Amino acid sequence: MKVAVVGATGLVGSKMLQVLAERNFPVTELVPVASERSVGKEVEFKGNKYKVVSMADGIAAKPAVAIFSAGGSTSLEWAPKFAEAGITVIDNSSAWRMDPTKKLVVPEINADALTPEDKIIANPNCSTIQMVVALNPLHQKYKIKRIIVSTYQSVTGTGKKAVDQLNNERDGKEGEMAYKYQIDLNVIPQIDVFLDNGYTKEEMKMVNETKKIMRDDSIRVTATTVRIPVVGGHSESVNIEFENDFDLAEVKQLLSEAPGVVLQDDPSQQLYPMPLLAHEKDEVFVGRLRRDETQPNTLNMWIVSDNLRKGAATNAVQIAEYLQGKGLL
Ligand code: 2RA
Repeated sequence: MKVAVVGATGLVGSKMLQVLAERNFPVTELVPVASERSVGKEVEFKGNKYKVVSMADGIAAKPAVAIFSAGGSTSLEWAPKFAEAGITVIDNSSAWRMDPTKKLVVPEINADALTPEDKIIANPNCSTIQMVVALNPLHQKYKIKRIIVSTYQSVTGTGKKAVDQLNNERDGKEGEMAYKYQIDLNVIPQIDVFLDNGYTKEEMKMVNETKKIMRDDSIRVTATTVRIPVVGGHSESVNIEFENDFDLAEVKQLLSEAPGVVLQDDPSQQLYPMPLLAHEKDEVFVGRLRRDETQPNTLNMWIVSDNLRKGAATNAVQIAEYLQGKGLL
């Protein structure tokens, strides 16, 4: 199968190539696509070198699927053009996520909604993906009323410039700033821009995308998203109020059996998820499970996942795997 990766030279694009190779997705020919300034550069895939081509040449190559991670404006302009050429687009930007005509997919939860008519499919925000993968099994069993989430997000979510800023600060070197402030030895309680309601775009993505993916507008979500100086993945402290009471042992059993989830929860062994342990893995790691003793039917949980993998590249490739398995590519 001919596969295009649009934004192939970026942090997420490179991870998409890595994951496609690792998961042995049936790529017979890779079409790396990027902006004009990267055309002609080379990327390596499964031991072969491929020259990066332009958007127009990416369409002309007629891949079966194009996995985009090239920013919202590029997706808004080019995803329809790829789709019009009969190419299925899986887009990692926020451009199409809340479009009512587009599916927002986490394969463990709602891949069944995909049909042959879906030619532009949205990949959710990384901080949303890891949360809904962990919460969906509990929602099915106990019905979620309200979620309070605080995130601790890796600089890799911003991109290479932010990773370079962190490394420069640690090495005492000058360099370009991805953030308004120093990130080393600091935390920044702002991810993306502020909106009129005082929340950031990142926080409202978690609020809105959660309802769409879990197909339940009654779920109330409030979020605080924070940037921290780590690279291995995003961490989230989540407080969940359910309609119905739960048994903690049963919650742990449900999570240990949930698709895409690994339970790491043994205080006696100081076992809990950490970015250090989640880095370069595809699962969503859950721990620190305990009842919120201040109100009934409420659970506290800690969720960690590699935001470049399950939070972006792996989820997108899993959507492609689902489509391929259903003969939709
Ligand atoms: C971030 N979730 O972490 C956003 C986009 N990757 O910056």
